[in-house]
Amino acid sequence: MIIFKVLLMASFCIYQGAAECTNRDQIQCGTNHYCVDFSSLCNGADSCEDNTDEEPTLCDVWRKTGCGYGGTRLCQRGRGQTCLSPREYCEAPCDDKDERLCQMVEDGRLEPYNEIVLRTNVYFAEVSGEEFLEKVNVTIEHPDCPHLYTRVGDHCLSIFFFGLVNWGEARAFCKMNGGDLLSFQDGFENFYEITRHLHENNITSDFWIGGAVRNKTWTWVDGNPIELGTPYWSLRTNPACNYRNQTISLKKSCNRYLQRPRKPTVGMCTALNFENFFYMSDEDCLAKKSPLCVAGKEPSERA
Ligand SMILES: [Ca+2]
Repeated sequence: MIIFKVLLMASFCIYQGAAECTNRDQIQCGTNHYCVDFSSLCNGADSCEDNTDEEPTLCDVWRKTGCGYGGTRLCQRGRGQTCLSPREYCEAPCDDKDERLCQMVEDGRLEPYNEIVLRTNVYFAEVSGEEFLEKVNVTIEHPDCPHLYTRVGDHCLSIFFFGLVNWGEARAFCKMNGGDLLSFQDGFENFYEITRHLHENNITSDFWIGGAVRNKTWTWVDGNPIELGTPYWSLRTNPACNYRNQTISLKKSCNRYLQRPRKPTVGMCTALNFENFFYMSDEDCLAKKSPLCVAGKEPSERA
């Protein structure tokens, strides 16, 4: 019975070794599924049974970056020094961090140091390409809408988040695609629906919309006046005071937050900026932002 228990425990241990290393203080061996402690790397003993934890090119670097005990790495930041576990070291903003070593730690498997090839910008570009494709459907593609437009509520919008142009160029782009820059003239529900769409799809660009100052008046591209104040316009800080005084007083009130647009006028074109939670702000018309267009016609009804 005792022998059976020993055998059971031995097979359990082997099974444990066959799993991926979930312990943050361990790493998988180079040619088998054993997990070894970082502290057993380059200690002179073949802990992996394939000698990958004692591989000379890896051990040269491991010893150089080591902190002296427990497999910790020396993290230098400015004048300060700290000993961190390998994973902490790789996640921390250390100066002169060994990127190849950290790539091996992140991948979770031992590798000869001179065979570690750093993931290049080609890799990161391909990853961002995949993320980009996921966003296309919610920004510039929908079966109910013309080419380059997606459906948000009752509108076809082109949320061209990857373009960077000035306000005039943005409007020309929208017109080229059969629309115009977006305006909010059919109730604030439409405004909320669009800003919610941007938030829910993790869009972080800043967008030009179709408002500008003409003849000293904030005007939509079709000539109608823009409604000022809540709920469309974002807030700005008032440097003249640092609290909101809600006391009714005949004295001049001092509000820390004021609504845009600024008076006197500074920026003369309207934008929905990410940092303003996509509330409207008055911006320099020559700044580079993405076009937010609305198609000239309503979405087609799907059969
Ligand atoms: Ca070892």
